[in-house]
Amino acid sequence: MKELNKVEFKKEVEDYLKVLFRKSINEADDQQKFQAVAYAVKDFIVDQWMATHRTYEEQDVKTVYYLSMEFLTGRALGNIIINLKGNQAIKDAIEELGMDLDVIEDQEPDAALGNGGLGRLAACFLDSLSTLGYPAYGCGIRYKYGMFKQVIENGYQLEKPDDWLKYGNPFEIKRPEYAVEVKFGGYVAIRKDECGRDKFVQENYQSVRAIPYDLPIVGYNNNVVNTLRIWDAEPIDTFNLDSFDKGDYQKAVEQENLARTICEVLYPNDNHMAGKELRLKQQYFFVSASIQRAVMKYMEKHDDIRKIHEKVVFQLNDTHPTVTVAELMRILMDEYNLSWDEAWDVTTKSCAYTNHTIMSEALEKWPLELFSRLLPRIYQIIEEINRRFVLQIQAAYPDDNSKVEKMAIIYDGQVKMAHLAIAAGFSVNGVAKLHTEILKHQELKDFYEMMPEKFNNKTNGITQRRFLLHGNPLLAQWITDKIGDDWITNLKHINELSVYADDELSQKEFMNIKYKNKVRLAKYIKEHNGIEVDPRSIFDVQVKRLHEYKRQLLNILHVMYLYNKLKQNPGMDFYPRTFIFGAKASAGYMRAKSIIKLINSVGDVINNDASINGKIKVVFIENYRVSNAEIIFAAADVSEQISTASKEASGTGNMKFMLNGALTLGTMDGANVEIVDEVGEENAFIFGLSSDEVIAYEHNGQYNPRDIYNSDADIRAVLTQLVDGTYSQGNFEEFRDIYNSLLDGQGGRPDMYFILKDFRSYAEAQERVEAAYKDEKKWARSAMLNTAKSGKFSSDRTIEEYAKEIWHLDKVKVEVTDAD
Ligand code: NBX
Repeated sequence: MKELNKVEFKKEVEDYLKVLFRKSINEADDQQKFQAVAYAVKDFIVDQWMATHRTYEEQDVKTVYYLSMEFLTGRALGNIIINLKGNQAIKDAIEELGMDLDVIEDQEPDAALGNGGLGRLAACFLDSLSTLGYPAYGCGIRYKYGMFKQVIENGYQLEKPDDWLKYGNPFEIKRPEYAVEVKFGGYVAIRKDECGRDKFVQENYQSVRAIPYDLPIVGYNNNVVNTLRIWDAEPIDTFNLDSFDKGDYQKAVEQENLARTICEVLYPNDNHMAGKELRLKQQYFFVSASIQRAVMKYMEKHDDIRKIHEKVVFQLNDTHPTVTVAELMRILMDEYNLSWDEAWDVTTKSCAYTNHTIMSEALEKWPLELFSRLLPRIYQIIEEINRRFVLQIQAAYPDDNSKVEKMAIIYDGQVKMAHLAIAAGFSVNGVAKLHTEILKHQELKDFYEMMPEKFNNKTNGITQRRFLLHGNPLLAQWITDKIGDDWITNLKHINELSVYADDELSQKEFMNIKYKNKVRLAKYIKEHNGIEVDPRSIFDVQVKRLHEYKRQLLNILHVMYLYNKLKQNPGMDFYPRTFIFGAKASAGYMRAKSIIKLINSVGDVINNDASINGKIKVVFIENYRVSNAEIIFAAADVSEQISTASKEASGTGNMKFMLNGALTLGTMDGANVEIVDEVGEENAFIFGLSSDEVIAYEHNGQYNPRDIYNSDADIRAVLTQLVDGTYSQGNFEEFRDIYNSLLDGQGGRPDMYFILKDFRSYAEAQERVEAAYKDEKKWARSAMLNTAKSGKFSSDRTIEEYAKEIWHLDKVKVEVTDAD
């Protein structure tokens, strides 16, 4: 590993300021300084980046292509610096130049090319792949606008465009030499090729040029730099004379518009399928470009396309890139002349699918009309895959017609992407044990019964390098002082902290660090929200996307309930609590937006009520994203993971909190189950219906929230306050929809997320939290044990499992030589 040299680095920064901005260090502004520092860092890693790819070529390694519509990488600079172990040298260099690394890091916009868990998981996976030395490409889209910026005005969410490329991205490299063409629309004709064979050709299509931009993914202290390749679209040739000559002006304009729109913006929906034509265009665009390049790259060094699965594996991050299956079939048959059977053999050995949700509204189904019009050749291929798959189903279940109905890829006028991914993939995995069991025995039961060998679990993980080493430097240093730094690359070692759990001095040190992190967050909140919070209060945090199933509503209803109790009984024994929320709602999700308004309105009333002496504070952190998440996790005492059991496939925020010593207050859902397995139920607060109970109620329909409303006066009081103007300055209608959703629901299903059903159990768990926090030593012990028992939840462990059990990859060692 090459050492970062302080003196050289300083000179580079000064040189870049000159070359890029014609400025000296005294003249440059902070953004310019960030750019110069970033270029200097890039300069340093580019040798490793080249050495990595040279090594891959020399060793002819098998490579995973992680195909994902989303990579929520956040800021790159700080992360690259810690992975280079360059913190000290760069910090010193920057200080000597009269700058502050934190200020410089703060200039970088988050790369918010994702919505939430799924996109962040992809980013953690890339970090782990590089750190473990596995050959990998991330393949995605270079959205011009990422996840919108959330602004809260009068308690309402407003969405502002996220112009993250405004100042350019210093880390990216444009690779026009690898551009490919992607075709849409037109029709499929059968033509003779030069050998007289029938060929399927797409004609009268519109096309765009896909241009890749490469971003470096730096492994921890190992010279490995993998690539995240994100694609942008450009017009094939802008208003070329040909088109004018042929009078094809209209088409030239259309193609230009197509290129302009494809990569314009990330769809801001999580766990919801909007069914927009542009979304399908985005999917095919980046998939086609990625697969074409992967095949070309393979053929540069090999001559037998029939063996590509020996060197390449495509992991589909949810169904969003599932057109991969048909695109690969198309390339193999139409461009390399393989027969159907040969192409199918290769395809089904190279594609694997990860499922991230059981929420039915998230399942991707495309109307046939739209699909066949936009992707005529791909549609033909899917029809044939479906025809053969249906025969297979009928052969397996000759007496059961319902199987075809339930499992066909094309049915009811729709293309069902999950069914395609399962039929063609050699692996189908869920993202936590419970989730995989639900897939096997409920959601995908029929598929599991027919193809049990495909199903497997890969419990999610997170990178400790970003979420502890970078996000919580005080705790990271303390851990390293206690047990050494092996935990950075092997989180299992963090268990060695367990021996300190009962040591009073260690407990004090641990909680002192937590306190300092709470002060840091309190400062952030003061600066950004203007709200004063007490770092001695319990920091009770729920940060994640806003979705009804995640039940932010349960949390805020409970705050309303506590406030009522405190008002009724001002002298009651009450440990001060700060309820912290952060969440973006998808722009069109009205109820989610209304819940954000409710949280802010409840905060306004409670935070300004002098009579409760600041015992409850409610804070809604604006624009929750990766960069402020790092500060928030470090400061949390209580981690709210309160989804309706069975609905949260895994969760990964839960793991980030645990790693930073917060105690989970949660349902037995997703990976919470495994967190409790590791840390012990006595070090968490578990409540609520089990997933089996929820599923049973969903089947038998015997839950009526009105019964609870009628019998529980406290709950009734809270619900009444939704519609009596208490939190809406007399406007009875502001929260009427929320009230109705709990008591009347739509389509005869009120309270689909069992909020009232779980309310008492949640309130009781919250009482346990308060009692536990009052016992300082016991809390410190539990908090430390949460950190100590988090070893399983490293994305390094997850990636090892994918690499060994699905991808069959070998690790590579990279040496940087003078040639690089
Ligand atoms: O994927 C999330 C799950 O909800 C989490 O439980 C899980 O931990 C995480 C990683 O496995 N799913 C998710 O974030 N989905 C999306 O963001 C999404 C985005 C677009 C879309 C559907 C889902 N069309």
